[in-house]
Amino acid sequence: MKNLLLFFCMCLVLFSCEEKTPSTPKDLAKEFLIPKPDSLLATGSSFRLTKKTQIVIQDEFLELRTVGIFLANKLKPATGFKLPISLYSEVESGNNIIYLSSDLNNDQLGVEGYELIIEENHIKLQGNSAAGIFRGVQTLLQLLPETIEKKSLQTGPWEIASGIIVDFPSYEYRGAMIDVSRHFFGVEKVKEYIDHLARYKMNYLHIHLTDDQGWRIEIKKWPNLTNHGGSTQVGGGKGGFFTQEDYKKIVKYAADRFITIVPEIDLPGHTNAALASYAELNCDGKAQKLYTGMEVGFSTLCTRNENTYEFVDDVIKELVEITPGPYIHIGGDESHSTKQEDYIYFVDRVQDIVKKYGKQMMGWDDITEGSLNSNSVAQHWAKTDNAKKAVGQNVKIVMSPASKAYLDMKYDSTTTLGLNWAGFIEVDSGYIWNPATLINGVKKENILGVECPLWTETVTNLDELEYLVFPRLLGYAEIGWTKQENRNWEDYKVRLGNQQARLEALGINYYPSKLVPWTKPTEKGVKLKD
Ligand code: TNX
Repeated sequence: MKNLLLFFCMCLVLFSCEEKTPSTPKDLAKEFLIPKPDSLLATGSSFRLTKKTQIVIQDEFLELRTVGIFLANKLKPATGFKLPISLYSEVESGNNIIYLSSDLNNDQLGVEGYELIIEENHIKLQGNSAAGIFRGVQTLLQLLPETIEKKSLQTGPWEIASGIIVDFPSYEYRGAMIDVSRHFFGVEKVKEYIDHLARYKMNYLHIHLTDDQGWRIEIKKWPNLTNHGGSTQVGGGKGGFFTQEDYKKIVKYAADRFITIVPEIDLPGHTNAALASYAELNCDGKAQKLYTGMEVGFSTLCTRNENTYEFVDDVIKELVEITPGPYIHIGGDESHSTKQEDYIYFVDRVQDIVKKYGKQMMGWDDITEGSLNSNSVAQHWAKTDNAKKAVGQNVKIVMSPASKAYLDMKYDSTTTLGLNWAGFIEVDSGYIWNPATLINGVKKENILGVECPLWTETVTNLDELEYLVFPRLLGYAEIGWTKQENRNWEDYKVRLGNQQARLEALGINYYPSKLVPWTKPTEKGVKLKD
């Protein structure tokens, strides 16, 4: 009996200890957030996340429940806490609560902005929409120790510096591209890529679904596109493709993270896989051989043949049915084997098809040769003249200048992966540019946003992919999110160096650039190439 009493007393002491230990004051101004928030005020104390913390959402905004569940699931593996999600009306106001609410009606924040108020006793995350709250959740996660990213139980304590962050994006479109044609990357790998984008508040994933080396999206009316055209890749590996069900899973996974998929069918060049799958798409009626090399510019659809437009119509129709986002990307780049007048004729006709199915056409800047509708979008990658032509046609531009934003460019002459036709892109050079002043005559109001494309001629697996993507992706995310006045390399490189522990906790294979003051010696087990 005496022993039992002692045991109870001990439990009580332990229990009250956990509840009462004051949080260590932390300084919000010393946190190293990427992207850098619009404004931040530190208030010198801390909130402590415990197993008793509750996530509370407003009753009338059930969309927030997905965000609440996302947050709870993210926190669970490392903390071991199973945080309940309650409705505002169900809880008595009190301590140790993370409130999520999305009816702020603050014009300055737009759709994706948020206000994060961290006090000792509770956290309030507010915005105009669930998307804004989701972006704010990413900030909250970055304010926790990096061990929060581990998949196994960690010790904590889980403290967050107190203060106020008011934050919103500079550009509406903040994207990345993945080429699944040159080397195929399946659903799970694309989901991981989406996780990376979500972590840094990016909101578009452009998937380059077709090219000379492989057709990667099932089109029910033209099954040979994937059966034959998807059967190989650069170097002759076995390739692969997404069924429409696979694609829908990617779209849903992205949508749950407030990321929109932009599918690309590259036309009329870069079409060897289609030309190999259907003889009738060729001007001479003969099917091409499958192609596993790395050349560009040799293939073209037969642009004066009506069959071609039936084909394109069928493809776009099926793609639109499984794509909730506003854009269908039709490629249009490097069509060196298409006569210029045929190219223009083709782009104009395809634009009408995309419009007929209720979507906006997006294409590489080469499409500015055509007569574009003002709601089409040109993606600048190479020719500044094409970007100017877009402005002349009142067409918005997504900025992906190859010499600055291509994730497949080598870092320097010693990098073994990647290409260098647009130059080397060290981590500083990828960061130090302003989309709104890069091209004379292209101003901020002409720009929809920024995208960093990853072409995969040399990329065969996730380790290689991560090596080229990290750490440059973080810089592109910041260029898209953070206003220009808040950005400079000297400040950014310190914040990036401080992300090292987090990248390692995530098991990411990043390039350890000498230009970045990394804060943590490289852990054993993290494979660093070169
Ligand atoms: C050019 S960029 C291409 C791609 C290649 C890439 C390699 C663009 C619109 N076209 O077909 O994969 O270079 O960097």
